[in-house]
Amino acid sequence: MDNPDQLRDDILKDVDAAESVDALEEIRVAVLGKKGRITDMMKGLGQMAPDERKAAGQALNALKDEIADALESKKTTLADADLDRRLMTEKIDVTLPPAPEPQGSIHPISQTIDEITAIFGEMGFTVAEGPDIEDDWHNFTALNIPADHPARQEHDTFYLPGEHGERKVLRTHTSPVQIRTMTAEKPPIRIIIPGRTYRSDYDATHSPMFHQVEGLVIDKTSHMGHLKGCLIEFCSAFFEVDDLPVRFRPSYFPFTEPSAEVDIGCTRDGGEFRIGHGDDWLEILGSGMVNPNVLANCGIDPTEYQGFAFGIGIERLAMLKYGIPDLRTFYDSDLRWLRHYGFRSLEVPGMVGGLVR
Ligand code: 2NL
Repeated sequence: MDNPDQLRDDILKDVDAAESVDALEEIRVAVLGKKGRITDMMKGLGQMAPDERKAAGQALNALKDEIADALESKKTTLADADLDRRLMTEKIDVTLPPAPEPQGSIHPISQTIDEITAIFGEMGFTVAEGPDIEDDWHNFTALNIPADHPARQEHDTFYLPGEHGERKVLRTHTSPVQIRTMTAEKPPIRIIIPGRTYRSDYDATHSPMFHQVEGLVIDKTSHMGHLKGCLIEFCSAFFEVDDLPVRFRPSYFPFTEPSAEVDIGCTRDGGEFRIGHGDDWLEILGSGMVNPNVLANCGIDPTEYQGFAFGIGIERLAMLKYGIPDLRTFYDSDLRWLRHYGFRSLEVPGMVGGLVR
C-alpha cells in the first residue's frame, strides 16, 4: 500500500496545480473514480486484520473527504477566475449606437399584396395559386372568351410553343387559377389569387408584366348584395377611410353578368388625388356576378350555384396609396427608390396599418 501521507501530499499538490476544470476532473477520476488510487486502497482494507482495518479505514475516509473538499474548492476558484476573465474581455460598450437597421426592405408590390391578403383573410378568403404559363382554355375559352371574341385583342400577350401544335400563353389575368379551382373543387369557394400577369403593352401606365389580385365567391345564395358589401368593406379597409364613398358603375366583362366597375370618392388637385373626400371619382377595380357559362365550363351547375368575382390591379392600388407617380419605377430595381418606397421587413401588415410607419 502507498504511504498515506506521501499520497495525500502528492494529490493535494496536483489539485493545487490544476489549471482547468477538466484537469480537476481527471484528478478526481484517477483518485476517487471506480479504479482510482484511493478506491483501490479501500478495496485492500478487506485483507487487513480487523484491529488494523478500523484505523486504516478511518484514515482513508478522512483522506477521501479532504481530497473531495480540495477538488471542490479549487473548482470554485477556477470558475471564479474564468468569470473574472470573461468580464474583463467581454466588455459591453453602452455608448455604441444601436444595431444598424436591416439593409433590405419589402417592395411596395409585396407590401400591397400582403395588405390585400390580410383584409380578405379576415373575411374568410384563402389564397390560391397557379402557373404563369397557361393554355388557351384556362386563360380564355373557359372564361367565355372564345377564339373570335373581341376581348382577345385587349389580352394580347406572349406566346410559347405547347404540345401537339398548340400554343401556351403567359396568363393575361389570374382568372385561370379560379377556373382551375372551380374545376377541381366543389363549392362553397372563397378565394383570392394574387400574382403576376402579362400583356403585350408598354407605356407610362402599362408594363408587359404586372400584378393582379382576383377574388371569387361561389355558393348557393351569393348575390350582388354580397359583392357590394365585400368590395365596399375592402376599399374602406385598404385606403383606411371609414366612410369612404364607393360607386358601382355598370360595365362589361365577358366572364361576368351583370358587371360593375367600382369607383371611390376623391378630389383631384392637379395630378394629385386625395382619396375619400370631394366630388370626383376614381376607378379602382372591376367586378360582377360570374357568368353562368363560366360555371358550366368548370362543371358547376349554374342552376344550383352562383357567385361573384372581382379583379384589382395591384400597381395602381400601390401607386394611389403610397403616392408613387410612375409605374415603370416598380421594376427598375433602383436601390435608392426601394430605400424610399420600401417597407421595413419586420413590420407585418395587419388589417390596416400600411400607412402607419
Ligand atoms: C379588372 C376586371 C375582373 C373578374 C375579373 C372573374 C374570374 C372568373 C369568373 C368571373 Cl373565373 N370573373 N374575374 C371578374 C370581373 C372583373 O377584373 O378590371 N381587373 C383589373
